[in-house]
Formats: sequence, structure tokens, C-alpha cells
Amino acid sequence: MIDRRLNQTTLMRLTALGLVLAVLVGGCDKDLRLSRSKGKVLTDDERMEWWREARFGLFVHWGLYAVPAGTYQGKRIDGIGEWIMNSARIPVEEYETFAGRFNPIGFDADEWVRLAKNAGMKYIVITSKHHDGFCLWDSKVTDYDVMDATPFKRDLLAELAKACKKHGIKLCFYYSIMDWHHPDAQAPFFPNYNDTSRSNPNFDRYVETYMKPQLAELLAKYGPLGVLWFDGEWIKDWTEPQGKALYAWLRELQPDLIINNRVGKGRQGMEGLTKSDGAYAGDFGTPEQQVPATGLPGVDWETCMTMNDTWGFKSYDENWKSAAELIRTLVETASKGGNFLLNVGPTPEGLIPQASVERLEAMGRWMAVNGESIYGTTASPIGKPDWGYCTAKGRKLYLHVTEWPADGTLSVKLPNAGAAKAHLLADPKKKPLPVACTDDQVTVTLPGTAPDPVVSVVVLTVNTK
Ligand code: FHN
Repeated sequence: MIDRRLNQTTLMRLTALGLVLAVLVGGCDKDLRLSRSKGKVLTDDERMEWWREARFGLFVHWGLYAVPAGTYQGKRIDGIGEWIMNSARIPVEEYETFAGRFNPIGFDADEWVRLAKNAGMKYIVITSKHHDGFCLWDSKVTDYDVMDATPFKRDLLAELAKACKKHGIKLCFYYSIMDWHHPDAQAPFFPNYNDTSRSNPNFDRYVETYMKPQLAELLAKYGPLGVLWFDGEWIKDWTEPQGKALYAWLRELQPDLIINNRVGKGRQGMEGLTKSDGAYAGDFGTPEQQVPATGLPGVDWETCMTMNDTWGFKSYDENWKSAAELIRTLVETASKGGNFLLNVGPTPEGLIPQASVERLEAMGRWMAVNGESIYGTTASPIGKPDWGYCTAKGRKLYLHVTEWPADGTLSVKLPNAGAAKAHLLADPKKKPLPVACTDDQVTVTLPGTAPDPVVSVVVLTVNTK
């Protein structure tokens, strides 16, 4: 049984270790600096470049909540699976016992990464620690982690880091600021760990001797990382100045790190807006379970979304979005200038649910043909056309046709397109399609049947840009 209520000796030990780490990294020892850019100081645009190019990533919510999988004391618990500790009002000591049953012998990091890569994804964001406080790596400031508290005793993040490196996928970590397990954070708020009216007088101690040392560990042991993706920032004890300070501190540790806006208070609920005036910390906005109606002009953003109704595994949630819907959402997101972070919730055995695998494979088949119309593109310069969506790259417009026109012609409202040319992206021979241009419109004559039943892409190359 894990000694989780942290007795005085343990606390002092952790505090000392935390302070050592904090001093080391706080002093920004040059040797501890990590960078993908090998010492070169990047501009913000350069730092964001790979992320803007990537457009599509895998979100993984995995932790002890996969063990109850939505059921507690024989009852199905409403709500998202990873919130079961709070929703079912499970005391810390009892929730800890799930660690003894977390033994994901089916986990194969290589297989997960290949699945993401074959789906066309370029980065993976995994919950290093969710709100329940359990850690998927061998953390030195707690034994509430996969190495010390479970029979599995393998560092999941280390295995994932190795596989990501091998397959050229950017590794990114989600980290919850809110922590329902830590006595200096929200653990004492039981039975409502998420009580946003309450404060823990020792919260600063949690930040300095636990959270920051953990973040330093994550950067030092598994970095350089692509993104640190914060969450749980809405608690009373977390403030925007703390978010800004944490952001600056992390960028000192890894100057080219990308950090989401939930490091501070700038997200405005599920709309995920980052103010562009520098008032809030963070590099990108994080709309959740939604694609903003007109994108978030002027800021980088990423929509994160589930495939069913939960982030963490729930054994009985079968409300799956179809592959077609997910492909269209990816396209819609790109057409508005955003990234799409699509979630899977692996089982306690370490398996990605088959329904998720099938959807990722279908998306991969579509991306293998049409990826060019997503990667490195910018938002539609022609708004939202009736027949589908549009993305842009240089002189190319990618016309994503979801409604194949019955009359065989595709009208694009585009002034001064010059001598535009068009072909189907799915056509390896790039056979030109007939194009007629007037002052304000381009009309492309299409073949009778769509090359793809979900979204077919016409590449329109214009001469005016
Ligand atoms: O509370 C979490 C939730 O469990 C999940 O992690 C999502 C993912 O964006 N974020 C939170 C709520 O905003």
C-alpha cells in the first residue's frame, strides 16, 4: 500500500529534493538547458514552425482511471472517465488502490507511435499526470507513479519517448496543475476535489517542491519536448502571474518549448481563446470539443476532441464519431487555421480501443492521399464555401469537396485568379481539370464521381499570389 498521505518525514525529504531541483533549474544552469535548436535563439515563428506544419496530433488520456473504466461500486458513473475520482467521490486512499491493478502488459509504445504516424499525425500529447495526480513516469518526488506504485514497474514515458524518437514523432506532455492527490493541492477538498471556491494554504509548497521539480524532470529525462500542455488551471490557487512565471521558467529550461495557454488563465472556458495582445501566457489557444466558428484569427490554436464521449477509457462508452466525421473535422479545423488533437483513451491493459484504431486507420488512408492539403496549410482565404472547405499554401488552394456537385462544376469565389490550373489531389498523373475564370470566380469542371466518398480534394493553383 502506498504511503500517500505524505507523513512529515516524507514531506521533508521531498521538500529538500524539490528545493535542490528548483535551485538547479531556477538558476538556469546552462547544462540543464535543453533545446531542439542546438543553441540558436529562435524567433516565435521559428519556434512554432514544426507545430504549424504538423496540423494533426494524437492526444492520449491514460492513467489509473482506466482501471475502474467508468464503473465504481457496481454503478456506472456519469461523466468523463478520467474524472471518476471526483464524480464518484472516491477518497484518496481508496483511489490509490487502483494502482495495484494497473498492469498494462499489452502496452507497446512502438505500436502506439506507429498507429499515430500511420494516421498522419506528427505529434503525441500524453497525460504525464492528470487531475488524479498519478504519474506515468518514474518521478523522483513521489512514489505515486507507475514505477513505484504499480505491479507494471516500467517507465511508460521513457518507452514512449524512445519510440517517438525512432519514428520521428514529436513527444509532448500534458500536465495537470490541479492535483487531487497531493495534500498541498486539492486532496483535502474531498469530497469535491474540484471545489473552485477553496484554497490550500500550502499550495505554493506544492508548486515549488513538487510541480516544478516534476516539470524539470520531464524536460530533463524525456526532452527536448515538443509541447508542454497544461490543464487544470482554473483552480482558485492558480493565478495568471503564476502562469506567466511558470511559462518563463520553462522557456529558460528549454527555449524552443511550445506551451499551451492553459499554463495561465487565458482560455475563456471551452472556447479556448488566447488573447493575442500578450495579456495572457501561452503560445496557443485550446478550444475543447469544438471547432471555433471562424477559427481564432491572429493566434495559433488547436482543437482537442474525443472520438466518443470520454477522454479516459470507459468500458461502455460506444458513442463513437464516425471516421468520416473525424476526417471532416480535421479538414474544417485546418480550413480555419488550427491544429487537430484527437484523443484516445487506452485500456488498463495498455491497448488502444479497437474502435479508435479503426478510425485512426481510416484517417491515415485519407491522409496518405490528401495530407498535402493539411500539412503546413493556412486558413481558407475564401471563407466557407457551400461545397466544403478550403485550405491554402503558397499559390495553391486546396478545395475540400464534401458535397460533390451534381452538375459537375465547382464554383470558387476568387477574384483575379489569373490563369488558374486544377487537378485532383488523388490523381497521381495530375491530369488537368477544365478551368474557367472570370473576374471574380473560378469554375472547375469535375469528373462525374468523387474520388473519395468523404472529402475529395481539388488542387487549384492560381497565378496571382
Ligand atoms: O478536465 C479536463 C478533462 O479531463 C480533459 O483532460 C480535457 C482535455 O482538454 N481538459 C479538461 C477540461 O478542460
